[in-house]
Amino acid sequence: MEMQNSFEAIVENMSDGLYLVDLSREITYWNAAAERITGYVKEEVVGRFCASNILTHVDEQGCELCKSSCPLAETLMDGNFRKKDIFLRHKNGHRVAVSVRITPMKDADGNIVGAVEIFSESNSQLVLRQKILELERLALLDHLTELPNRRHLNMELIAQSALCERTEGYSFGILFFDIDRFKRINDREGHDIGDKALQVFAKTVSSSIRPFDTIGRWGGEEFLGIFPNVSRENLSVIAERLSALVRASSVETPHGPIRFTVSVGGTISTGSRDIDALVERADALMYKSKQAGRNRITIE
Ligand code: GH3
Ligand code: MG
Ligand code: MG
Repeated sequence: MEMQNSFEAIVENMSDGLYLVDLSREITYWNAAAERITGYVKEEVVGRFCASNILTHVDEQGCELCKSSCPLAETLMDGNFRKKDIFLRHKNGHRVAVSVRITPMKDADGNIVGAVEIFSESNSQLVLRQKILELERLALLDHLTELPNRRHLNMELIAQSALCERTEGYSFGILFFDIDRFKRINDREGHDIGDKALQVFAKTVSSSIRPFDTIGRWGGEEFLGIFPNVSRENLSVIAERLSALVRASSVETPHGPIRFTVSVGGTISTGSRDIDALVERADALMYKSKQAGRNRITIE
């Protein structure tokens, strides 16, 4: 029983699709990867016959294998292992290139009782999917700090503004952070330590926000935080907490740790479509913090 459970866990976690058929080619098992690759969930498939127009495998010429030479049917007949590159039909209609391996299942007396079909997406598709994930990461992430970049922040601002327009009483807050006297860190300690300070800031703030908050790099030593569904008071508390955490962080240098502070400006949006104006407002409030002596928070 233990063994059975762990096999099932393995099968469910495989990246390859796997299904079982009995002698009549009725599908008796369908794993999670099979759902992902084909678009069909278990409930739609288990109990149906694989020849009944679900996947309708075709070869490179587009010939339907069900009608001519179904490798599954052949294996059920002769008990031989088979391997074939074919195209299955995704639930949405498109064709997916897969490499299929079929193994007969036999009982203790050696009688064929069914077959297992394992199918993997062809390499080119896997590589493509990886590439897309990587491109997405590169397009929306700042390399140095690994925080969301400005493009990502703008997307989030648009999403939040849209939510404001649709939802009565909904608002979100933004905080604009600028590291104080950052040029001095670069000049005294070198550019690499400056870079490290940006990473320290990023790690400190990103580990102390809620999962649905976003803090990203706006540019240089400027960062923008977006906080859904907060009041002015909530926003002040968040700004105080993050500023205090930054003050309490340090950057290692060859001659010991150094500390730095931030100036912050914050404002609440209740749904203006003008995102640029919103960020400019927070930037202007941050500048007030600078003028008042830095290491402080100004909230509208
Ligand atoms: P203030 O308190 O008025 O903000 O002073 P500041 O020195 O922080 O302001 P300023 O805008 O003059 O300097 C920002 C500096 O940040 C200038 C720029 O060379 C540096 N900088 C921008 N991006 C990076 C980066 O990726 N790495 C490093 N090390 N420095 C950067
Ligand atoms: Mg600046
Ligand atoms: Mg600065």
